[in-house]
Amino acid sequence: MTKLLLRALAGETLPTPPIWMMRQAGRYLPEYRATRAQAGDFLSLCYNPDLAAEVTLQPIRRFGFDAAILFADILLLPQALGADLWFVTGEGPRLSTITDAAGVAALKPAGDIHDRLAPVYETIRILTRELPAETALIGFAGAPWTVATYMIAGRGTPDQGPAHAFKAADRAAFSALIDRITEATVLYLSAQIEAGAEVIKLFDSWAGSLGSADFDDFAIAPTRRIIAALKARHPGIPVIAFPREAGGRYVGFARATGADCVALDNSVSAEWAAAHVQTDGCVQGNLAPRHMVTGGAELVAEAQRITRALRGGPHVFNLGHGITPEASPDNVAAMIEAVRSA
Ligand code: 1CP
Repeated sequence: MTKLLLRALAGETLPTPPIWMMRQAGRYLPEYRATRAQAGDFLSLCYNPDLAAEVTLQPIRRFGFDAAILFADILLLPQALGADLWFVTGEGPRLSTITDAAGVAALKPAGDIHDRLAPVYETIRILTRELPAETALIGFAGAPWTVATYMIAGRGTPDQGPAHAFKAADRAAFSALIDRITEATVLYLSAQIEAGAEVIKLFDSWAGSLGSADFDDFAIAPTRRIIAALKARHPGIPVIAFPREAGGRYVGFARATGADCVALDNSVSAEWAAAHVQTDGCVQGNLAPRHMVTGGAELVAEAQRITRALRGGPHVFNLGHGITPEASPDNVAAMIEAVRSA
């Protein structure tokens, strides 16, 4: 019996979609908060293979999701390329900033990332032994544009202003940064696959802020390069691409990049996606994360509406973005029940 997630990603239309959630290992779970307290801070948890594997497994034990996603963060790669990285409690991640061509030139070569990232590969090896036979293991990285926005600004920004300004001021240096991240991402994800990741997801959380020419150059092109390189090295490896808030540009994204599945945020309707995106292959999504906080009849109705709208083709059920710390585990259980009984 092939794992449900792998069947959907291969293009199979299933009576019940595989289910997992972005940020399924996270602060809404008391067991996650306990393990994180034991690790000390967030980065220590990411770099501790036993504890990172433990928090990856927690939502699988509790809910029986069809997929586990490696516990790590998209900002570990910039750190492996030489950026300083730390987390400010209650605020979020902070990185040293890149402000000019000299900052790009000072980064480490892509091939130097593996020493720093070795604990991530070890987490994957532990998970391949400990996951239930029916649970697929997803490895991931940030897509180059999204990673670049953090490396330039040094933090999350509402409009990605600093990255857009860098791109406008020195497009050659900006492109060199995208290229360095792209090369490193291929090596990073290849090593994740060699360690046992069965599916890869690329998070382009800030793709929506790119204008149309930039979307082609910095969302589509690097994603296509990464997917082509991964599939050349690891034939058949399925890739989920998440160009968040791409809107109408979700149409054709899978064809343009070679992705096996496109993950939808909750700004597009499932009915629209069935007509315009699922015609190209598998789609993932897209329940609004707020339903995991509010629950009730609205949660059940929305989860079932999405499941039914996308039932005519390959579909992976997920949220439109990560589950938030305020969410209730009871609502997660209710969501799963609603999807499976739709
Ligand atoms: O306090 C905590 O415990 C930290 C919260 C947290 C968690 C649980 C962060 C900090 N990262 C993570 C784990 C994480 N991050 C995973 C693990 C697997 C899972 O989904 O369960 C993944 C896939 C990510 C990916 C990630 N990190 C993204 C892309 C997805 C998205 O949410 O858009 C981004 C943008 C980040 C950066 C990041 N890491 C953490 C925070 C709070 C942020 C966002 C910062 C910002 O933009 O201001």
